[in-house]
Amino acid sequence: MGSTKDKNAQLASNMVEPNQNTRITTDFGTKQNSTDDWLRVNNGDQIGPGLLEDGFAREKIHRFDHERIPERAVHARGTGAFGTFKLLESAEDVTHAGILTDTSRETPLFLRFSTVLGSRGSADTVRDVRGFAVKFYTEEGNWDIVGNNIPVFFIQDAIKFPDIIHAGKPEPHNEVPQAQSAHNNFWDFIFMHSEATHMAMWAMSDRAIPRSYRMMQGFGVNTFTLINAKGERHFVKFHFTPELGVHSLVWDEALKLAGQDPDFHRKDLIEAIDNGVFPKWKFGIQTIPESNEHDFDFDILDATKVWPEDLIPVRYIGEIELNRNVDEFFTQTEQVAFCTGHIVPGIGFSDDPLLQGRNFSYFDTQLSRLGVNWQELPINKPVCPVMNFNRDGAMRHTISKGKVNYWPNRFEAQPPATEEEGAYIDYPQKVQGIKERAKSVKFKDHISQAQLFYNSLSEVEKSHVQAALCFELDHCDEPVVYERMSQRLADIDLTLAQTVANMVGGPVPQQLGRANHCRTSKGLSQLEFIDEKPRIDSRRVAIIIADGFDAFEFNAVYEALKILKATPIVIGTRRSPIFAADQNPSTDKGIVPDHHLEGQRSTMFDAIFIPGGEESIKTLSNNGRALHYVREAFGHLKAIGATGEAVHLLEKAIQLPGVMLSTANDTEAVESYGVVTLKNAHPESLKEIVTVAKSAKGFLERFVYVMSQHRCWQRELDGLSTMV
Ligand code: HDD
Repeated sequence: MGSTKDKNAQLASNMVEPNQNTRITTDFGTKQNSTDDWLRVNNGDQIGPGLLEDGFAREKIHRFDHERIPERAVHARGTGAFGTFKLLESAEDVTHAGILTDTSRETPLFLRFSTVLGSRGSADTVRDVRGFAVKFYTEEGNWDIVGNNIPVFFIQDAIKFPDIIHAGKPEPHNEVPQAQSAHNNFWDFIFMHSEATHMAMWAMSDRAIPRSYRMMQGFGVNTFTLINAKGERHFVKFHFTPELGVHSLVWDEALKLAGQDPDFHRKDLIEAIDNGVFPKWKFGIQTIPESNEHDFDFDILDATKVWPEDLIPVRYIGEIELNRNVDEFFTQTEQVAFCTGHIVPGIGFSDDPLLQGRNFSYFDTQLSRLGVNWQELPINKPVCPVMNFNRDGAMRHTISKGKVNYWPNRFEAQPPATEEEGAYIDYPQKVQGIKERAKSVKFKDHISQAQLFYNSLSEVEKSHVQAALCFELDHCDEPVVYERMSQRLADIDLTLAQTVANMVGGPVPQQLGRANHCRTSKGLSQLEFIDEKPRIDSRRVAIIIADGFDAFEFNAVYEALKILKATPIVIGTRRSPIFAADQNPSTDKGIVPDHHLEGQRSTMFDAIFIPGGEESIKTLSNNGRALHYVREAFGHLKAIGATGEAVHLLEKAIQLPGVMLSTANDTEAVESYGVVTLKNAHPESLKEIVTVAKSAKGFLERFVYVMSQHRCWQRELDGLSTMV
């Protein structure tokens, strides 16, 4: 047992699917002939009282009354998918875990993404840390990596978890705000706990507003251990790096999407998998031999610290792919239950004080969320045999036959396994010390890595952190909160502290709280992850048309985007057929747009393209929503393409002297600030070999390359993005 096929078969054995041949029954199997009318005593035309006797009706209502289970205490809002893990290189030098040494295996998995603070019905695009929880159904049992998209955590010791979560969740007196860290309690907590400074900087960076779950890194965060066949132990951190690069929304877009499409990330994942553009991540490990534990100026068991990649490079040994959407949200995504304590032979814990507490908390929370037999639910069930003397409890499914329910027993039935049989063997770690409520001295440096992170960001990213802090602290109305927090920022960077203090009305610090070590590190700025291999797979491109559009230009771009696996979506002035300039509405079918301009806004796309056509552009130029579409996409730094008469639309919408657009005679594309135009779009000029090429000059190649860069940061650096 253990392949994806086996897990799918196991899941399928629990599935039912309504079809024309199935009939409605009660929960106990009796076919029903009406579920629309409660059994009642009528008198001719006079309706009479309902009868308690109607067990069918009572069952239906009872079941409805009990549909809800408690939502997760944190990470309540999420979405998941099935996939596979493939090992590309054996890590047998550091572990004997089958999943990390056997390259012939394909291990099935389930991955659930989430936000942390919001409730189940909150919006996807809020500023928050994202959960990245993976359940590997290995041949030796389930292995869960319950990680985040940020590699560090707010607190060092699990005992502080209720405090940070209480402080971040809506305030107790009025239950405001929902799914936001922008409030007094959260920032009061951050100030009171300087250990949270490092993660707070990550949470204020673009990492906390991802473009897509498919474009975020995943980190195990805690320090685990690996044990090899020789019995040697290494400390380890787990990494997942997305093939599509690490990309974010811009803040204004994230805010708007929260209202315009609260399910944006959910739908994005479903759409990509449905379209066969399966998201992939490289799986990597950072390892440190046990003997080198104390070689660093930070404690490697402190979850508020990264292991800088210049010091400890990530070794990529495998890859995960998500390739199947769930069949049912509740029984799979909602009922999936992760535990950091679930590890398999060859993998162990460390004394990381956050991890130690997590190992208690997750099992415990599943008991109240799902009940004692939660591990028997299909989504949580291992693919290998489960045999033990744990018994009974509410909703037990397994029927354990035989006379014995204890070990040892007179039949010698079901003894524990030996090491040779694959038993989990605890690492014989020597432990010695004083029993006390304290941590080692290296846990006391709370600022160096916050500086390391901030120093490593690009100018654009730094300005986003500043803006995020200005936004968040503006939502704090108690001066003690924003004043003290503005001061704390001076421990990291003076310009940052001064900008924020000035904006939010705190006292403007005149000097650094402590000297800047001026160090930077690899792997912290997300711009590093942009250009590995330029591509536009699954990028959503709005193609905007009105009656009279140019069919040739439309088709050329539409087809090119399809070839490059992007997702072109036609946006019309209405959703009923739109006719090209050379089409006749009474005889031709026209094009049925996917949406109209009001239905899907520019925020939902990575780029926009407008084909020419005299009539079409005349209509769009007089349409406020169309002009806003272009302006908003420009302000959100997105690639914009226009051919033929559509260049006039851009002239009207953007009107910025710095942005050059092509002129009437241009037969070659012009690119300026990520706006790609071609005025004279005759057939020859759009007959290009479509590749994502940096140096290419043709319209299509320029347009898709700009798109592959995700956003045109230069627009923002030159102050153009706020001017439209
Ligand atoms: Fe946690 C859920 C990630 C610290 C207690 N956590 C939860 C989920 C993720 C994380 C991704 C959602 C899992 C899912 O999709 O079902 N948590 C983290 C990370 C942490 C972390 C990366 C720091 C390294 N968590 C942490 C601590 C505690 C908890 C220190 C308690 C001492 N976390 C929980 C929980 C949750 C949870 C209350 C709520 C629902 C659940 O477990 O299954 O037990």
